[in-house]
Amino acid sequence: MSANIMTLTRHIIDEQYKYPEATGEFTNLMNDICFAAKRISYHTNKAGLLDVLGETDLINVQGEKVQKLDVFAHDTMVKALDHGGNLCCMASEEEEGIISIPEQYPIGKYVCLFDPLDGSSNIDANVSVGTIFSIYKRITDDDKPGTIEDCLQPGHQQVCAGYVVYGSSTMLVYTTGNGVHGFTLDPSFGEFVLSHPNIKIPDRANIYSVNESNFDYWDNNVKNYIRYVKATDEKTNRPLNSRYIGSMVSDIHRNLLYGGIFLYPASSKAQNGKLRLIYEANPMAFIVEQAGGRASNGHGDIMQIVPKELHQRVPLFIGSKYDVVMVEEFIRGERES
Ligand code: P6P
Repeated sequence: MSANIMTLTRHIIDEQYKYPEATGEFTNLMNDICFAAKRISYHTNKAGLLDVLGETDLINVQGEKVQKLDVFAHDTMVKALDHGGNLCCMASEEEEGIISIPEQYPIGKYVCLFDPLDGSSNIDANVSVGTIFSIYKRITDDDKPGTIEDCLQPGHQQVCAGYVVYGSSTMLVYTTGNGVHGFTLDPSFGEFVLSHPNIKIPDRANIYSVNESNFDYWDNNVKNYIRYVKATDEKTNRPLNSRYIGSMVSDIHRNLLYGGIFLYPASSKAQNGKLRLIYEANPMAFIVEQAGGRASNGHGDIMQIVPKELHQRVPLFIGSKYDVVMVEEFIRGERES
């Protein structure tokens, strides 16, 4: 094995050296997230053996049944991040309001928003799931606890975004605005090792990912786009392959590597789609656009949207730039085939 292994910790420190004013707070915060990811990975991979399968009798703020592993992942993220002195507050998809830093711990200059276990309804079927995180600098007074204002920043203000996909191996993929880098957890010595430097998404999709059972409930322009990608035309490499896991982190991770477009449109059943702006759409948008792709709500950049509430949902079209631009043309009615 080559001596110059690039671990996630080393990569983050190298990133820190690019910013002379860096204090090391961000590096410490990322190391805390890295610890949480390792712990969630262990429990996710052992779910069948530990008492963490199945549902609790709780319903979360999203109105979804709370899986035991949801609770574990949420608690692991909060306890890993609440004492390091790097955050002024945090917010979780699993909790209604913002999460304050306990009084006994120092307040930091960052905010972390996360979906602790996305796709968790798939856990009992051993389908890949993921953790998504998004980091901003606080915008309120430095010496006071963070507020909801610190959490409702537009996605283009993110200083870091990342996800962990717990699949055949555990991978952490992140960006700080200097490209997208993937690290695979080596369980033999418990380190995330650089395995996918400078990930770039293919400009054109080979795959489309959408839950087609919602077809009848979509706007006709969206229906026209799905009809387009399914039509046979060798010159334009159609039909695209349909791949949908129902676990966004896994679907977008695959599309990031192979080229693809992921769609969760608005529908007559869900006026703003299903996915959450600050916990899912914004971090994935930062990553995919840093990899050369595009993320849109169908009418404009996801990361330009100013959030109005923590659990705000947003239609999401994300992936290979050529295809996201095309679906926007369909949605504007500029093309029908
Ligand atoms: P549907 C999982 O619950 C999730 O939030 C995403 O991970 C996934 O892409 C989506 O919902 C699946 O939703 O309606 O297709 O089952």
